[in-house]
Amino acid sequence: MEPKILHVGPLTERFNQRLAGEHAVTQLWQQGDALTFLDEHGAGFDIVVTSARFGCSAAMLERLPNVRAICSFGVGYDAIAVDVARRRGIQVSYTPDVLNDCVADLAMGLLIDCSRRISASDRFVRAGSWPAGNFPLARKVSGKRLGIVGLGRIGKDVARRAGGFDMQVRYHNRRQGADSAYGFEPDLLALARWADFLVLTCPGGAATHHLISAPVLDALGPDGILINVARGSVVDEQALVAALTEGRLGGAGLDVFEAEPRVPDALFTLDNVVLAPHIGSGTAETRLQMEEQVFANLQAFLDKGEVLTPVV
Ligand code: 8YV
Repeated sequence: MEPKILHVGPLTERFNQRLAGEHAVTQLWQQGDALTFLDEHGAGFDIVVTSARFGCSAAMLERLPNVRAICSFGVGYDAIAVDVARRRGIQVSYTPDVLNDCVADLAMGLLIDCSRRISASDRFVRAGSWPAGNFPLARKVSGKRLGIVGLGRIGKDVARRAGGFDMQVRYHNRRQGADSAYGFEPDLLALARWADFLVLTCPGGAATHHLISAPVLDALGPDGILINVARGSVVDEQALVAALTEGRLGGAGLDVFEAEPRVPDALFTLDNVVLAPHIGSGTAETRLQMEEQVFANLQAFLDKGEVLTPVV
């Protein structure tokens, strides 16, 4: 019997069509209320295909008693009930590594933009303000202090790029990395006090929820810049908005938000903030590699019963 695949949310048209063309697929987003549909039909599915964005919740898994694998597009798996999957022996795959370059590139782009005020100066030129006077001086990037929260695969690529800018790098993780060439700072507040830039590349989820709180933002201070390419949930967004509007934080470059795609209105009027719509992995090259990795995981599970890049 051909395995039945539940496709949770749309990716590119290319991906959706290939998946539906090669397998017996039900597109969940076309079925009305998801949980109501799964109440009735959930027992018929063997495999879930999803993404970091759409995930696979515990409520969904409860209604999918026969699922044996979840193949996800993206490196983050905070939207997937991995603990439930583990208890039930469901394999979960994701797409690590292929997006490291692009997310690290974006982190550096946001950092440079916030510091040198590229987006703000673009607005200045377009508004016709230049003839009336020079753009205010910005802040230097090279040689500054970079604090990385979460020195995993993406964090290490940010650190390597920072080396090209002669930056000093220190990092905070829950545990010290065995192989790291960079200084470990067990105290997040101390790292924020030390750093000119604090870049977030840690996973989302309960363990890092609101890790970046008001005291951390105050420690980073009025000349400090926060860069978030991790998850919106890592930052207490209300505290961030307050720190930025009250001038207690120098600036922020944000690719992710707590309730994205909704962004707090207060951020729209701030010139020291650069806002991006979760584009970390969003290049044609990287997204294609991520798609290929999902198909490779799915095929490996179908052929040998084991995905290639499991969430561990
Ligand atoms: C995803 C992401 O591409 O990989 C992740 O964890 O957040 C992005 O790269 C995007 O969320 C699509 O699911």
